[in-house]
Amino acid sequence: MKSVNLDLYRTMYLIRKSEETIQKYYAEDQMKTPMHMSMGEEAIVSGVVGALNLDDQVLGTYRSHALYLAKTGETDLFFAEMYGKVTGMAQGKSGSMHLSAPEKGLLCCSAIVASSIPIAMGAAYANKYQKNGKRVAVFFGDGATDEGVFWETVNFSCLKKLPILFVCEDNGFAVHTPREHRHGFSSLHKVVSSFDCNVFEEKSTDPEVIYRTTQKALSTMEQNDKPCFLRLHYYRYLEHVGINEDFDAGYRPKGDYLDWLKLDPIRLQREKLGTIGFSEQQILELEQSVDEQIARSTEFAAESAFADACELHTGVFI
Ligand SMILES: Cc1ncc(C[n+]2csc(CCOP(=O)(O)OP(=O)(O)O)c2C)c(N)n1
Ligand SMILES: [Mg+2]
Repeated sequence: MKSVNLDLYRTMYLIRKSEETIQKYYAEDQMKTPMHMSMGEEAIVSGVVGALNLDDQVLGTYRSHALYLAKTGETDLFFAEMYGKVTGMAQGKSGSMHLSAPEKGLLCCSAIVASSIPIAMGAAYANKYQKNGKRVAVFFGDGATDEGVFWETVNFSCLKKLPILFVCEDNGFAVHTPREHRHGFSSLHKVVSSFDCNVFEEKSTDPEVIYRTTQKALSTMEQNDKPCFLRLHYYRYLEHVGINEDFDAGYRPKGDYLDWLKLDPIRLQREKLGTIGFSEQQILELEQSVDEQIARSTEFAAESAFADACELHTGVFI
């Protein structure tokens, strides 16, 4: 288990440092893409992706820096994409909101709320049909459960007993609107439980807890042949879109943030590594290697060229 903890920390540190790097350079206005930051959410993606096999497939939303980094571990294509450069993951045409790495199992991300959920079901249906053993995990926010397509997809997936994990990253808000102003039911957990699926809920910033819950979900799914719904709570540290805090906007008190900050996933996991026997030197070496990777990638991104203007309409729907 020790090496799993180190791997989980590495992934979370990579995500946090990559986003802090975006924060550091965003004001230079070289990164033109809107940013929906993952800060506060790192334990969820690290734990779930850590428990999946490398060839399992994932899909996400416009808030998927964490998902991309956890699934691929790479930062060259990531930062070049943020800078809109031809060396980017989609030659600079997708920006932050449509990340993908199909060869590494990240099938797609989309800015349209809930739109990747039915696509994930299609992938799960194909995997079942082909009997290739792959599982699909689709990540979405609590706001996506306000969309009809979420419920249609859960229904059809349960009917067809598809190997799919519905991972709801629940921060309690759709932009600025809290769940109490959106839901005509008190417990999402209970409503989803009325479908023929396995339901799990965690409110933890410990990636090992998320990792173990996901392992349990995957083994339960294998045993009873039913999809899983994971409702995983976290607190979004920054504004809905952008790199700043927004506690002066009046829709949530800063006190909530300060309470969650006491449980910050990166800090707690670092402390945990110390208590389970990793030396400060080992942790520092890991952090330094990630810092160097990110520094190399941002330099590569800044120095890369933009795509040629004649490429403007290649590979996009027009
Ligand atoms: C179909 C659709 N409706 C509305 C929007 C505008 N919109 C963008 S993000 C968002 C809120 C989504 O909240 P949630 O799913 O909880 O994700 P979070 O931003 O909290 O991660 C909305 C309504 C959209 N992008 N797509
Ligand atoms: Mg939300």
